[in-house]
Amino acid sequence: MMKKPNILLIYTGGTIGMVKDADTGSLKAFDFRNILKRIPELRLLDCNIKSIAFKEPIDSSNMQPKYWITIAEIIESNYSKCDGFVVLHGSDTMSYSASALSFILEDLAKPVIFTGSQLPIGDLRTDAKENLITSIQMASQHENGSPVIREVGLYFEYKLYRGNRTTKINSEHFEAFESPNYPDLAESGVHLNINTSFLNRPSPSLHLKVNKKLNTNVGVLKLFPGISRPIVEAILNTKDLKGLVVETYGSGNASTEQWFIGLLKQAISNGIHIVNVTQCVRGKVIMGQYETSSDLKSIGVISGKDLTTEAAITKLMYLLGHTEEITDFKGVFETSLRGEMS
Ligand code: ASN
Repeated sequence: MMKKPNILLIYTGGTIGMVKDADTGSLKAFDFRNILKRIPELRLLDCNIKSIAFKEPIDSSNMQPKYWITIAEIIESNYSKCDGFVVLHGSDTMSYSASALSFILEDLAKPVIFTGSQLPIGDLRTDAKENLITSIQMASQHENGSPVIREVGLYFEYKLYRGNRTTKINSEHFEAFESPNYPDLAESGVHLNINTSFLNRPSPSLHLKVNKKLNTNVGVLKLFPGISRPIVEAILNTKDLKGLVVETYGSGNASTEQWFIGLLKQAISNGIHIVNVTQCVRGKVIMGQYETSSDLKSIGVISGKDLTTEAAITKLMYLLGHTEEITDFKGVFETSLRGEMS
């Protein structure tokens, strides 16, 4: 008989662990050591649960790459002892963190499931319990002695998604996330339905490698009709800038004005990596499909294909942290490394 899986909960903060301050009425983090008291149902799960919490839990709007490394190091130091990890995280920047961790954790062969909630755990109508309990169950799934999920996932409101495919789409509904360009990995109904064919299936015997070097000299530029030259110039002339995600229109189109293409061309020849992602929620960048993206293609802009902005910016941070190992940056960026692009 298979032994009970060991699951580690990593509490970083977010609404899931918040309570209302009686005086001010605003939400603030509570002591995570009370989690088992707040959700006694956790004891009923068929796994051993341990937890570890950030000393000072944060609202995820204060998330920083240094905290991604902290999460990765917690996973690294508990990797051999644990069968799965559940990261409790604020929903606001959860997609960025799930994307970042997917790149940081190379050759991951165990589940790392991000979850959180829209209402605090103490709230009568909270979504926290279901999200937490089912995330733990997802992380506990085993087949022939190996974990079923061997990648970074994000579980929210009955659905498990590939973390680096998600984006937060709603601050009001319980269904706060979407995976616009990749199918759901699993769904929780009366049964847990796992869409096995969409899972990453790395060998369970892989050895985890933790990539701790991230380069944060990156930016995002969202285009809009009328964007002025000084704005584009200011961003491209930012000191130490190494990579820029440009959110373009439709299938990767942008203004053909000479000054605009000229500035991008100059930046690329100065060694700045420019990635094209679309402002559309669904679909992908196909440079050259329209005349309005042909120049971008010919000056060497990188295609972000169907990457989310969250995945594009964190992939840039990760790859820019490893440039000494990369000869063809554009080629590597345009390759799917963790199932983040089609
Ligand atoms: N502001 C919260 C956070 O991201 C929102 C949430 O968790 N629902 O930390």
